[in-house]
Amino acid sequence: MANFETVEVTTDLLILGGGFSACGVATEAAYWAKKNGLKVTLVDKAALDRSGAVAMGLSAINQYVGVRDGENTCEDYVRYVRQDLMGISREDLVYNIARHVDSTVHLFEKWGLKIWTDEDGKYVHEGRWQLMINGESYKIIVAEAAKNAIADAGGEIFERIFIVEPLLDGNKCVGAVGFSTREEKFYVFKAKATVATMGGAVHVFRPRSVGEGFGRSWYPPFNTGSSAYFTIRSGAEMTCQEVRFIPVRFKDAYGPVGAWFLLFKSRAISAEGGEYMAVRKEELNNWAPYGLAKPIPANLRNYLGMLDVDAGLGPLYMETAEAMQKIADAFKDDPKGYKKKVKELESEAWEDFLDMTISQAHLWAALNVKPEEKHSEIAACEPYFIGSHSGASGAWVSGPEDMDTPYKWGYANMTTVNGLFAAGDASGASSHKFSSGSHAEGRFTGKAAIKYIVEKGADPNIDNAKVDEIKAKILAPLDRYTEFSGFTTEPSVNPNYLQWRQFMERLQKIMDEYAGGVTAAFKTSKSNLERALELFVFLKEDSEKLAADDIYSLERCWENMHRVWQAEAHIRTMLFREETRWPGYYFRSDTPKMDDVNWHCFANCRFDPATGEWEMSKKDVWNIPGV
Ligand code: SFD
Ligand code: AMP
Repeated sequence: MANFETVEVTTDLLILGGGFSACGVATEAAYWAKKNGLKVTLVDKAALDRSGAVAMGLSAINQYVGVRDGENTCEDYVRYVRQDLMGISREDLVYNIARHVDSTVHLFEKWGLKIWTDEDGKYVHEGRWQLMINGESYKIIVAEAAKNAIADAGGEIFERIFIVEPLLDGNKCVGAVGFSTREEKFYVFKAKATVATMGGAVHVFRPRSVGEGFGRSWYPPFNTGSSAYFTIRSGAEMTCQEVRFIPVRFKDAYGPVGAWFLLFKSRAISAEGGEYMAVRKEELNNWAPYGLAKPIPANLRNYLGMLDVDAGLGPLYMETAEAMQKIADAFKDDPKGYKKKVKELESEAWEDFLDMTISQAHLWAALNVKPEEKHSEIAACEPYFIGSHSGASGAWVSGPEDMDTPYKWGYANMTTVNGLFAAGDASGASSHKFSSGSHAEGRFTGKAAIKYIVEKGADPNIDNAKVDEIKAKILAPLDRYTEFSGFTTEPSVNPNYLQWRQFMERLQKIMDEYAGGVTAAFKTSKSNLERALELFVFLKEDSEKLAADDIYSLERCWENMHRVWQAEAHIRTMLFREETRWPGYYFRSDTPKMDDVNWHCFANCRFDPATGEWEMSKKDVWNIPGV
């Protein structure tokens, strides 16, 4: 076996991931841990300052309720999420996040984040719930607070450690194992409670950007389904695994559209000039009541555009020049003011990209795009798993302790596995939390996890023989390469093994063609999904033949194994839900309509680690009374 030193770390609370929700967990848990003499340990596969979805920064805070200014109530937010997710959301979780999110935003501001303000000192809104920020350093600011909190409580941070597997003691999570992405070291983290916050998943489906463009995607290429893998393999019940997210973005560099639609009030049109949201309005009747209420759900907005593309009316365009002109027109009678406004709009248009998707600014420059002169192409991206945005996939977690919710079996945000908590993209059915809500959810999850440790935490019971077995399994691709690579002169062609990229492309081909990817125009059916599962048997069989020539490739091998499990949960749940509820995310051609009688419910799944079997179940949707 590859000669990796084993490093053991014993802690009370283990935080897996270093993104927005992890930083929230760390900030809050460290405070309560210090009071109780407990240790907090955080492990990130990357460097905390620039890891996760917010690595490059963001141009807006997408969840701010504004309770202190009487702008909205938490109940308003619950209604908004219910509407956007076509009726399927865990309202207890959404409410819990909504009532904590404003204070998180105020903390961000205190820590140094620049939130735009107007002449009266009020926050500048992009839309009803969104605030404009100078967000290039957003992640660094939030990470700094987390680091300070952990240091103050005497905790530890491990960077560049890739977490692979959970450690289990029956239906209890007692830690995790992983390896350094820089040194030959295998890590065993033993913990009384663990929080999974390793983000969502990209490149499960074949991306639009392939070949030389591979790596470009809307979702960050470094989040690869580790939260889903970790919770599924722990035996946790999962929810909304069918609810993938497809954003519409500026084509090929994936620049954000929110500021254009909401702040600039721009229209999107087909190549023939029709505004699909107006031309295809009638289609919304088929998706009542959600299609007929405002705001129109993100998936339905996508769907109307996709219908134009299906009808051969593409490409689609964002009418940037028209929108900028309309805003500037208000200053027509004041030539100096007009000139100033035009300059301001131009700089806002570019800054929107420079804050978070720099490559879109490069692409505009390369294609000679001047947004004030010419419209710009937009398109639906490939599907992603991101439960914190407009998707909903994640673990099924316990509701807040002080709310009378039917979904409660212990501590807030604990999964159905004892001692295993989830937040951010890792927790399901609580969409539209975004960066701020993920941090807020992290905060109360951290507090609940410490409470669990104080009340129930026992020393982790670790089976050392099992750890040795897992270590051998994790390092096996390195051994396989050493054993067989001499057999051929070209390392990528070998009858004894396959490499991560070949494996990943096979996974993506199956997902793309059978599970409703770009090539299949986001359509699938029972027969296609069943065929995908047949091919998965072979794919998983061949995963035992993965080979890696260095630590980097070993990480890629395991990232792709994580994707496979996210993919399988997705296929099984789309197969289980015999209706089409989120056209624009996916369309089941054999069950093309929404069926509220049978499917106004959560579709949950669980992998049983003891038997290796998957169980599917329906769970009722509960609405907060009076909301
Ligand atoms: O509008 C392992 N989001 C936006 N939110 C906003 O508030 N405003 C915006 O402007 C947003 N935009 C946006 C957003 C997301 C993306 C992808 C884009 C644009 C392109 C949403 C937020 O970013 C999102 O809700 C939060 O970041 C979610 O937080 P969290 O904690 O669930 O995930 P993370 O921040 O990505 O962090 C994941 C961490 O896990 C680590 N990790 N560590 C160890 N072992 C492993 N195996 C691991 N796998 C992953 C990562 O390194 C990272 O630290 S807008 O344009 O849509
Ligand atoms: P996006 O850049 O598409 O991620 O959008 C940022 C925020 O604006 C998210 O909260 C979206 O749900 C919201 N949003 C984007 N476009 C629209 C739209 N056309 N109507 C309503 N909300 C939108």
